[in-house]
Amino acid sequence: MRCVLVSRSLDLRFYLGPQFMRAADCIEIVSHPHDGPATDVRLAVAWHPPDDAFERYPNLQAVCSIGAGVDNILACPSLRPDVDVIRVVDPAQAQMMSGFVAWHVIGHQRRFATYQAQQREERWQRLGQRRAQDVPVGILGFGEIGRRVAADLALLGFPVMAWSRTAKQTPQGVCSFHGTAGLDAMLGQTEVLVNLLPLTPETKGILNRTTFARMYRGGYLIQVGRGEHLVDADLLAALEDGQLAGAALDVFATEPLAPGHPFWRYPRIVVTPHDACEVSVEAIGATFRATAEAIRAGRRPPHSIDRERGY
Ligand code: NDP
Ligand code: OXD
Repeated sequence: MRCVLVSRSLDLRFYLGPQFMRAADCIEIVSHPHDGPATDVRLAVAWHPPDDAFERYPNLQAVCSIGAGVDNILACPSLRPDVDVIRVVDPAQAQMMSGFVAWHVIGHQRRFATYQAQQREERWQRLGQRRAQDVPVGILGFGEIGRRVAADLALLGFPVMAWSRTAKQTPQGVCSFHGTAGLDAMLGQTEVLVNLLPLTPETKGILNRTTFARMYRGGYLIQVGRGEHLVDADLLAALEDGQLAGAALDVFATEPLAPGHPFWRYPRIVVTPHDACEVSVEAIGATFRATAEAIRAGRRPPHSIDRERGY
């Protein structure tokens, strides 16, 4: 079997490294565009594939993402509807995301931004403390990563709510909401909103003025899903009128964030370069091997996403 590496933003051969290439036993790994016989290519590893990438491979059966998200692969016009798309599920990635989100939640609770500003002015002034129990957190998305984030924040003492498409049994300390009515109910009790949704036609633009207006006044946004979830102008308006006190943004509609974009210098926005957490090359390798094994056995690969749902 042959596997093609396809990306317009990354040199995947370099990114995955020699260990990945060695572990891919009995699979010849080639880089796109592949000049040899394209009919042997049954598997691809992809990240931001060029629009016409998959046209060359008529027998392609599965495309593995190198991350948790698959939106950049699903957006590729040459991806046929019958091809399986596989995401990476990596508990270590969920743990890293949990730390990142907790950092920002606690930063808001304990007013770290104000203390940093005070330090720059050499000002010694205690601001008063708020208990975790008094800072309710609403999480959009209660999947592989959202579940870990929710459980850890609950352990830290925050009231945690999580929103998903379907109803859930939740661990202790986490309250579950689903559907449109569930979203309204959750937002009405949310001070810190964490976005951990996949990007789909249904979730695009969900972080907008209506969403922000439903939250507690002086709330905080932690945006770690995808840039297209956010309506940039609505965030700036919510910050200007005080509906939101601040925002931590890790993902952007255009990455890297363009020079001169207002987010770079807005005082109450923290920008990080899509670095909240990443999957390990080991986890990508394990996903790849399980996918190849499933293809050989004529089974559907584990962690294949639902193409209709978009995640
Ligand atoms: P999962 O697919 O495991 O979970 C997705 C969750 O979102 C599920 O709970 C699902 O509901 C819910 N959901 C999807 N669509 C809707 C909808 N229309 N209404 C309500 N809920 C919905 O994804 P992960 O937890 O693994 O990852 C989530 C996203 O986080 C990724 O897709 C990616 O965009 C982002 N990410 C960002 C990273 C970063 O570094 N910034 C790193 C990793 C991921 P249900 O359970 O009912 O199906
Ligand atoms: C992602 C990832 O999907 O890094 O953003 O896994």
